[in-house]
Amino acid sequence: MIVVHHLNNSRSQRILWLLEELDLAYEIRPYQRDPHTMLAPPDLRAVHPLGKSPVITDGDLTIAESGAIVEYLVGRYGNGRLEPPANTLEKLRYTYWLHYAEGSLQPQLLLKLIFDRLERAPMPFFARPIARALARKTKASFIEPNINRNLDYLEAELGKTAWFAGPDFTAADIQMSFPLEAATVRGGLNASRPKLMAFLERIHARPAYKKAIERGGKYELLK
Ligand SMILES: N[C@@H](CCC(=O)N[C@@H](CS)C(=O)NCC(=O)O)C(=O)O
Repeated sequence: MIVVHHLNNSRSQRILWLLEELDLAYEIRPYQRDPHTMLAPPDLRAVHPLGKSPVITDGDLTIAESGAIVEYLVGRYGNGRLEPPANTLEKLRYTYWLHYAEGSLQPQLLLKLIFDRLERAPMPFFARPIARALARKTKASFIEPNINRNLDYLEAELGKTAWFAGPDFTAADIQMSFPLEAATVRGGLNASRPKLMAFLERIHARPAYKKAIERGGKYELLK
């Protein structure tokens, strides 16, 4: 049986959604973030040394890193579903987006989260103006321009094909969902980028997406 070690309000939502799309049986083992630090509980480290979510176990195998989990599940159980055929342009695009989501886009949004929090963090009054100025300058000069460049690029890409890899919905769209959802709460993604917003509307309407939320519990992205 596939077991998903699922942290609330996290990337593991994507794995539940993928499993629903593939119509596979699975079990959810839930973990709750610390309400103050928002970090995962230490017992997740018993499953994998890094203690991050998602992690899945399937028989004797333990697999971490969402992209690797997606590749494993689609390769092992997909029977050709949710990925383009080998040696096609679509397959190349599929692989690119699968890596881009965690390798390029998500780190920008994590930086934004960290510097937004630094700006709001309680601290001695004499340190506050310095910390705030530092956070604002880093965001304005580096983080926000990078996020905007990425979102402009993605908006243009979705003007070329209906889904990220091509005309058909694939697991690359599932992988891209989390950073794009995060971008709506902390990256300035809004109606000014209609293709990306329409993408989010389309994925949120999918029965498997809704089922994954039902099974995984409340899903709210961190600000
Ligand atoms: N690149 C990894 C990132 C894993 C990751 O950072 N997961 C977050 C949840 S969104 C986590 O476990 N955070 C809790 C913590 O760092 O303690 C992946 O895609 O699986």
